[in-house]
Amino acid sequence: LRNRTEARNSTVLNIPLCPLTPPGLRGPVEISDVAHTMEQLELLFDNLDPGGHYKPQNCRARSRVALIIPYRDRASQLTAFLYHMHPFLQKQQLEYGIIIVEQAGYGPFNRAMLMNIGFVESQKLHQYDCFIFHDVDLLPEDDRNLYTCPEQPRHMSVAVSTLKYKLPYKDIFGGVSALTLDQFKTVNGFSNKFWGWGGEDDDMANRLKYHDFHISRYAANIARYKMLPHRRQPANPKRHEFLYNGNKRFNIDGLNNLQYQRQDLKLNKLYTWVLVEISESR
Ligand code: UD2
Ligand code: MN
Repeated sequence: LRNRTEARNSTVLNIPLCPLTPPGLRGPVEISDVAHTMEQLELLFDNLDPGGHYKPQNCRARSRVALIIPYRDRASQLTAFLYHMHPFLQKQQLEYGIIIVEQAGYGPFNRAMLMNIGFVESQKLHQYDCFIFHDVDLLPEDDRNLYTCPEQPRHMSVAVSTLKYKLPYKDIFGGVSALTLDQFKTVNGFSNKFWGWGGEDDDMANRLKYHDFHISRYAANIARYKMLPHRRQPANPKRHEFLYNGNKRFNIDGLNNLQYQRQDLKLNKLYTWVLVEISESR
């Protein structure tokens, strides 16, 4: 006699693990410039669970990946992102969810804090073991760029179109990055103190170094991204100062002092949407 959970677990276990290397990968992938409305996309992708969650049908995924997207006021980029990413991730045979964390209001944007919030909120929904923090305007150009979490934190956006497809400096960790659950907890997440453009990714690189992690990367011919065009946000004048003395705060500024008000959460067809209000804590 088995109870319902045991029965379900055994059916899950009967499916074979997905192959180590997904079979359908081709290399370079096309980036479409056709614009779609959200309604069109919802008709196009009818194989998703509520909240934009996906599991391969015929094999058991090796990783459960939460894609966390900091977001505000980039509607056309969001549809382009969803149109590109769902097929891309499904070809990689991942179990994944796409979590859009939107900052309410008009104050300075805090990318890092939104990603901390995405980390916390995503775990209330599924048992993710890998977290990929992803700018909404970056589209991967090669499907061998696996959206998984290796032994060491991975910086994924190595070669970005607007940066001449070259790594601008060695410790850059912005754009797209992948950390395991344990790695992210170990470094206490991102700093919450970076309001406006810049610095938050470098602070994370410093946190990783402080905890003896090192940044891993795919080769530049694989880790290629197209950045969709946008205006520049105003840079944070305090970014250098906060970066310089950041190590004083690694243990007190991050996941363990994160405060926010969740105003809404919707399991939309193509993504989970979390609307939050955040403010500078004194
Ligand atoms: C670079 C980094 C980015 C981040 C930023 C500094 C790369 C490739 N990208 O991006 O990861 O470190 O510098 O903070 O290294 N966003 C919105 N609405 C806004 C503003 C930002 O949704 O009004 C989100 C969106 O996901 C966007 C991301 O934040 O892609 C980064 O902002 P950006 O694209 O304006 O900054 P960028 O391209 O200089
Ligand atoms: Mn950008």
